[in-house]
Amino acid sequence: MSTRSEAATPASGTLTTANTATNPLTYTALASIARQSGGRPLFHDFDPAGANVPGNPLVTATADSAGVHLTWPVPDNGGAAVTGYKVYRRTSTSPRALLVNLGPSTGFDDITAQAGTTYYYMVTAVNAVGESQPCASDEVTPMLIASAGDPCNMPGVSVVKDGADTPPAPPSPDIQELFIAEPYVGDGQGRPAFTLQLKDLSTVPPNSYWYVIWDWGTGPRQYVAAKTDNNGVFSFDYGDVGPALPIPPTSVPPSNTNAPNRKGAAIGTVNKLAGTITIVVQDSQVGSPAAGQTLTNISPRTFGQTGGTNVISSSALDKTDTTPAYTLIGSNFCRPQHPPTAVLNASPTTGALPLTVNFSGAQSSDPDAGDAIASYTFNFGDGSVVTQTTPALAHVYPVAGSYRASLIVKDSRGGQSVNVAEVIITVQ
Ligand SMILES: [Ca+2]
Ligand SMILES: [Ca+2]
Repeated sequence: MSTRSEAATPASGTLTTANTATNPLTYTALASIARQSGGRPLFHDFDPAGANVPGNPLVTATADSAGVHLTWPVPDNGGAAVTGYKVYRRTSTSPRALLVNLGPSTGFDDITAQAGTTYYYMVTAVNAVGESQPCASDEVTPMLIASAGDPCNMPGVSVVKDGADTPPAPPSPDIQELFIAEPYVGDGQGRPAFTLQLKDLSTVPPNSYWYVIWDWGTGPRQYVAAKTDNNGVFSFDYGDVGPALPIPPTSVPPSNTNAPNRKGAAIGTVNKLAGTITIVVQDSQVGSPAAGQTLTNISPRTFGQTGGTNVISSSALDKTDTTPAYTLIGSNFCRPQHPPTAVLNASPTTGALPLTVNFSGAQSSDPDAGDAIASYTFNFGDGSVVTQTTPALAHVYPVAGSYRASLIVKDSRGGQSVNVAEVIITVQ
């Protein structure tokens, strides 16, 4: 055996060994366990001839509206430091292809992944010897997770993150991320709030435009925009972009192709310190999208002076690589949520066995406008529990005794009653 000096990950643990001197049944001692991540193994006889290619990383993949997010721990390096990783992607119909060559980072966001498409990812590691062997069993499919962010509170849900720009956009039009929030206002109007995170707004150029454009049904595309005048003073608009998509094939494009048609002033705020522009529009101003309906092909774009007359993406100073969709939750979703109150009535409450008792939770209520009682969970106190959407049912007690029957109700948003609603049933 030879002396080893490779780096390893130490860990403390407890190893059981018999302490027979004091108590033959006590087995405690401290030990240290080392996990080797590369290099020559413990026994000289099993040494490879030299360094080898690394092992494949164990990849974890999740997907949300911002794309697919891959992470992995550093694999066995084969005896030479891992210098980079290669990310491969395929679909059920397209063959595996190299997506990106990475340095020694242990994560990658694929913002080019399209919603609704199932992707298969594989990551290989590279060291001085070469690339780890691709293996089909190391392929992963992203697990869909909820979008990051709370739609009820600003800035809301992260709709899209921009990747690195080529060439880099100047800081103030350099889009980093778009959020949408739908905070509750209380007047029955939906007011989606679009927040653009820019790279740096500390210096704002005059005559510039920050747009968010989206497809809406079969009509023209809708937009909200911030713009600066000759003096760099901000104002905010909403409107549409003609004509409706798709544009019919014609040798002469319609004269209003990609032309913004301003319809009115939106409410906006600019936080130069945070680098954010927030534009709030009433849903009735942008085609009246309702809860459950989807804004599609959402496209943040920034422009210099040309943004006043043409918002074609190819002339934008910056735009996002993907243009995802967002399904509105509606203004009522974020209204205040108070728990419902459960009320339990029973008749009769006393009688000879077998006793049939009629239970009702019909007097239960919820204080929030728009909330209804969505489910009733009856616990009869004899070990049986029934959950149903209607408020009344009958239950038979075949055994004599005293039973504490109770009711818990849930409202239509999942809020659960917290009050005690009980009836004592006595069976003789
Ligand atoms: Ca950007
Ligand atoms: Ca409620």
